[in-house]
Amino acid sequence: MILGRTERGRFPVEPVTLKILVAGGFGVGKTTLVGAVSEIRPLRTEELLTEAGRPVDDTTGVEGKHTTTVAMDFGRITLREDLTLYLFGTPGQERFWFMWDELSEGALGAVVLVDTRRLEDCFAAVDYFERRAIPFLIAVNCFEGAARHPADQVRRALDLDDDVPLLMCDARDRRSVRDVLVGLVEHAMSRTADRRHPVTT
Ligand SMILES: Nc1nc2c(ncn2[C@@H]2O[C@H](COP(=O)(O)OP(=O)(O)OP(=O)(O)O)[C@@H](O)[C@H]2O)c(=O)[nH]1
Ligand SMILES: [Mg+2]
Repeated sequence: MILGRTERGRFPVEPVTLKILVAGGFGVGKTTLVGAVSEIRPLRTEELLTEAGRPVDDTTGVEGKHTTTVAMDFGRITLREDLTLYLFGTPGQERFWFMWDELSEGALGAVVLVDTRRLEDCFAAVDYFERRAIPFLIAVNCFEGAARHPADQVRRALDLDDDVPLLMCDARDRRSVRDVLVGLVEHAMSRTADRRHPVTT
Protein backbone atom coordinates (compact mmCIF):
# COMPACT_ATOMS: atom_id res chain seq x y z
CA MET A 1 0.00 0.00 0.00
CA ILE A 2 1.50 3.27 -1.17
CA LEU A 3 -0.14 5.51 1.42
CA GLY A 4 0.56 3.29 4.43
CA ARG A 5 2.28 4.42 7.59
CA THR A 6 5.86 5.58 7.17
CA GLU A 7 8.58 4.60 9.57
CA ARG A 8 9.45 7.80 11.36
CA GLY A 9 12.93 9.01 11.96
CA ARG A 10 14.75 6.58 9.70
CA PHE A 11 15.30 8.64 6.58
CA PRO A 12 14.62 12.29 5.95
CA VAL A 13 11.61 12.36 3.61
CA GLU A 14 11.29 14.86 0.80
CA PRO A 15 7.83 16.40 0.92
CA VAL A 16 5.86 15.80 -2.27
CA THR A 17 3.06 17.94 -3.65
CA LEU A 18 0.76 16.53 -6.30
CA LYS A 19 -1.76 18.21 -8.53
CA ILE A 20 -5.15 16.53 -8.79
CA LEU A 21 -8.11 17.53 -10.96
CA VAL A 22 -11.73 17.19 -9.92
CA ALA A 23 -13.77 16.96 -13.09
CA GLY A 24 -17.20 15.87 -14.29
CA GLY A 25 -20.39 17.27 -15.74
CA PHE A 26 -22.43 20.28 -14.68
CA GLY A 27 -23.64 20.27 -11.07
CA VAL A 28 -22.28 16.87 -9.98
CA GLY A 29 -20.73 18.29 -6.80
CA LYS A 30 -17.15 19.22 -7.78
CA THR A 31 -17.09 22.49 -5.83
CA THR A 32 -18.75 20.72 -2.88
CA LEU A 33 -16.07 17.98 -2.94
CA VAL A 34 -13.13 20.40 -2.96
CA GLY A 35 -14.75 22.42 -0.15
CA ALA A 36 -15.39 19.30 1.94
CA VAL A 37 -11.73 18.24 2.19
CA SER A 38 -9.75 21.43 1.82
CA GLU A 39 -7.77 22.45 4.89
CA ILE A 40 -7.49 25.99 3.56
CA ARG A 41 -10.47 28.15 2.71
CA PRO A 42 -11.08 26.99 -0.85
CA LEU A 43 -10.77 29.45 -3.67
CA ARG A 44 -13.98 29.46 -5.68
CA THR A 45 -15.01 31.23 -8.86
CA GLU A 46 -18.77 30.94 -8.64
CA GLU A 47 -21.23 33.03 -10.61
CA LEU A 48 -25.00 33.11 -10.24
CA LEU A 49 -27.00 30.95 -12.62
CA THR A 50 -29.34 33.29 -14.47
CA GLU A 51 -32.73 33.10 -16.11
CA ALA A 52 -30.97 33.58 -19.48
CA GLY A 53 -28.92 30.41 -18.95
CA ARG A 54 -31.92 28.25 -18.01
CA PRO A 55 -32.29 26.53 -21.41
CA VAL A 56 -28.65 25.32 -21.36
CA ASP A 57 -27.99 24.88 -17.62
CA ASP A 58 -29.85 21.70 -16.70
CA THR A 59 -30.32 21.69 -12.92
CA THR A 60 -32.59 18.62 -12.83
CA GLY A 61 -31.88 16.83 -9.55
CA VAL A 62 -29.97 19.79 -8.09
CA GLU A 63 -32.77 22.36 -8.09
CA GLY A 64 -31.22 24.06 -5.02
CA LYS A 65 -28.22 25.02 -7.12
CA HIS A 66 -27.96 28.76 -7.77
CA THR A 67 -24.31 29.23 -8.71
CA THR A 68 -21.83 27.62 -11.09
CA THR A 69 -18.04 27.47 -11.39
CA VAL A 70 -16.77 29.66 -14.22
CA ALA A 71 -13.00 29.17 -13.89
CA MET A 72 -11.88 26.76 -11.16
CA ASP A 73 -11.96 25.69 -7.53
CA PHE A 74 -8.76 25.37 -5.59
CA GLY A 75 -8.11 23.56 -2.32
CA ARG A 76 -5.36 21.73 -0.45
CA ILE A 77 -5.23 18.56 1.64
CA THR A 78 -2.28 16.99 3.45
CA LEU A 79 -2.69 13.22 3.18
CA ARG A 80 0.52 12.47 5.05
CA GLU A 81 3.14 14.74 6.56
CA ASP A 82 5.21 14.38 3.38
CA LEU A 83 2.35 14.27 0.86
CA THR A 84 0.12 17.22 0.00
CA LEU A 85 -2.47 17.37 -2.74
CA TYR A 86 -3.45 20.53 -4.56
CA LEU A 87 -6.99 20.12 -5.78
CA PHE A 88 -8.22 21.88 -8.90
CA GLY A 89 -11.96 21.69 -9.53
CA THR A 90 -12.89 22.25 -13.16
CA PRO A 91 -15.90 24.15 -14.46
CA GLY A 92 -18.72 21.76 -15.47
CA GLN A 93 -20.39 23.72 -18.21
CA GLU A 94 -19.11 23.03 -21.69
CA ARG A 95 -18.75 26.72 -22.54
CA PHE A 96 -15.97 26.99 -19.94
CA TRP A 97 -14.09 23.90 -21.05
CA PHE A 98 -11.27 25.86 -22.61
CA MET A 99 -10.00 26.03 -19.00
CA TRP A 100 -9.46 22.26 -18.86
CA ASP A 101 -6.25 22.17 -20.93
CA GLU A 102 -4.75 24.83 -18.71
CA LEU A 103 -5.82 23.09 -15.51
CA SER A 104 -4.69 19.59 -16.54
CA GLU A 105 -1.10 20.72 -17.18
CA GLY A 106 1.14 18.72 -14.82
CA ALA A 107 -1.72 16.87 -13.12
CA LEU A 108 -0.99 13.43 -11.62
CA GLY A 109 -4.55 12.34 -12.21
CA ALA A 110 -8.23 13.19 -12.05
CA VAL A 111 -11.35 12.33 -10.11
CA VAL A 112 -14.31 12.17 -12.49
CA LEU A 113 -17.36 12.82 -10.34
CA VAL A 114 -20.58 11.26 -11.57
CA ASP A 115 -24.28 11.72 -10.80
CA THR A 116 -26.07 8.52 -11.86
CA ARG A 117 -29.22 10.52 -12.67
CA ARG A 118 -27.30 12.24 -15.45
CA LEU A 119 -24.64 9.70 -16.31
CA GLU A 120 -24.16 10.94 -19.85
CA ASP A 121 -22.84 14.28 -18.51
CA CYS A 122 -19.55 12.62 -17.57
CA PHE A 123 -18.85 10.95 -20.93
CA ALA A 124 -16.92 13.97 -22.17
CA ALA A 125 -14.72 14.03 -19.05
CA VAL A 126 -13.97 10.29 -19.31
CA ASP A 127 -13.12 10.74 -22.96
CA TYR A 128 -10.92 13.76 -22.21
CA PHE A 129 -8.68 11.86 -19.74
CA GLU A 130 -8.61 8.64 -21.78
CA ARG A 131 -7.37 10.51 -24.85
CA ARG A 132 -4.61 12.25 -22.91
CA ALA A 133 -3.65 9.11 -20.96
CA ILE A 134 -4.16 10.97 -17.67
CA PRO A 135 -4.96 8.41 -14.92
CA PHE A 136 -8.45 8.89 -13.51
CA LEU A 137 -11.03 7.19 -11.36
CA ILE A 138 -14.80 7.43 -11.25
CA ALA A 139 -16.38 8.64 -8.01
CA VAL A 140 -20.15 8.22 -7.97
CA ASN A 141 -21.63 11.04 -5.86
CA CYS A 142 -24.53 9.33 -4.09
CA PHE A 143 -27.17 12.08 -3.92
CA GLU A 144 -30.15 11.23 -1.72
CA GLY A 145 -33.17 10.39 -3.81
CA ALA A 146 -31.06 9.03 -6.66
CA ALA A 147 -31.47 5.30 -7.32
CA ARG A 148 -28.45 3.30 -6.13
CA HIS A 149 -26.90 1.38 -8.97
CA PRO A 150 -24.42 -1.45 -8.38
CA ALA A 151 -20.86 -0.54 -9.32
CA ASP A 152 -20.62 -2.99 -12.23
CA GLN A 153 -23.80 -1.59 -13.76
CA VAL A 154 -22.28 1.90 -13.71
CA ARG A 155 -19.00 0.51 -15.10
CA ARG A 156 -20.83 -1.08 -17.99
CA ALA A 157 -22.89 2.02 -18.69
CA LEU A 158 -19.69 4.06 -18.86
CA ASP A 159 -17.85 1.37 -20.83
CA LEU A 160 -14.89 1.69 -18.45
CA ASP A 161 -11.62 -0.17 -18.88
CA ASP A 162 -11.16 -2.83 -16.20
CA ASP A 163 -8.27 -1.00 -14.58
CA VAL A 164 -10.21 2.24 -13.95
CA PRO A 165 -11.29 2.25 -10.28
CA LEU A 166 -14.90 3.14 -9.44
CA LEU A 167 -15.85 4.27 -5.93
CA MET A 168 -19.07 5.43 -4.28
CA CYS A 169 -18.80 8.67 -2.31
CA ASP A 170 -20.58 11.56 -0.67
CA ALA A 171 -19.03 14.77 -1.96
CA ARG A 172 -20.06 16.57 1.26
CA ASP A 173 -18.25 14.17 3.55
CA ARG A 174 -14.58 14.78 4.31
CA ARG A 175 -13.68 11.15 5.04
CA SER A 176 -15.48 9.84 2.02
CA VAL A 177 -13.72 12.35 -0.25
CA ARG A 178 -10.38 11.62 1.38
CA ASP A 179 -10.81 7.91 0.54
CA VAL A 180 -11.48 8.85 -3.08
CA LEU A 181 -8.31 10.95 -3.23
CA VAL A 182 -6.19 8.22 -1.64
CA GLY A 183 -7.65 5.77 -4.20
CA LEU A 184 -6.71 8.09 -7.05
CA VAL A 185 -3.13 8.66 -5.86
CA GLU A 186 -2.61 4.91 -5.46
CA HIS A 187 -4.08 4.22 -8.89
CA ALA A 188 -2.05 6.96 -10.60
CA MET A 189 1.18 5.85 -8.94
CA SER A 190 0.69 2.21 -9.87
CA ARG A 191 -0.04 3.28 -13.47
CA THR A 192 3.20 5.27 -13.52
CA ALA A 193 5.11 2.30 -12.07
CA ASP A 194 3.59 -0.01 -14.75
CA ARG A 195 4.79 2.37 -17.45
CA ARG A 196 8.32 2.34 -16.04
CA HIS A 197 8.39 -1.47 -15.84
CA PRO A 198 6.22 -2.69 -18.71
CA VAL A 199 5.32 -6.38 -18.58
CA THR A 200 6.94 -8.12 -21.52
CA THR A 201 5.54 -11.40 -22.81
N1 LIG B 1 -27.88 15.94 -1.56
C1 LIG B 1 -26.67 16.19 -2.02
N2 LIG B 1 -26.44 17.39 -2.57
C2 LIG B 1 -25.20 17.63 -3.04
C3 LIG B 1 -24.16 16.70 -2.97
N3 LIG B 1 -23.06 17.22 -3.58
C4 LIG B 1 -23.43 18.44 -4.00
N4 LIG B 1 -24.71 18.71 -3.65
C5 LIG B 1 -25.48 19.89 -4.00
O1 LIG B 1 -25.59 19.85 -5.40
C6 LIG B 1 -25.43 21.14 -5.96
C7 LIG B 1 -24.29 21.15 -6.96
O2 LIG B 1 -23.05 21.15 -6.30
P1 LIG B 1 -21.73 21.91 -6.83
O3 LIG B 1 -20.67 21.47 -5.89
O4 LIG B 1 -21.95 23.35 -7.06
O5 LIG B 1 -21.54 21.23 -8.25
P2 LIG B 1 -20.39 21.51 -9.32
O6 LIG B 1 -20.09 20.20 -9.93
O7 LIG B 1 -19.28 22.28 -8.75
O8 LIG B 1 -21.21 22.42 -10.37
P3 LIG B 1 -20.61 23.30 -11.60
O9 LIG B 1 -19.40 23.98 -11.15
O10 LIG B 1 -21.74 24.26 -11.88
O11 LIG B 1 -20.44 22.35 -12.72
C8 LIG B 1 -25.24 22.09 -4.78
O12 LIG B 1 -26.50 22.67 -4.51
C9 LIG B 1 -24.80 21.18 -3.64
O13 LIG B 1 -25.20 21.64 -2.38
C10 LIG B 1 -24.43 15.43 -2.37
O14 LIG B 1 -23.57 14.56 -2.25
N5 LIG B 1 -25.70 15.24 -1.91
MG1 LIG C 1 -18.45 23.99 -9.35
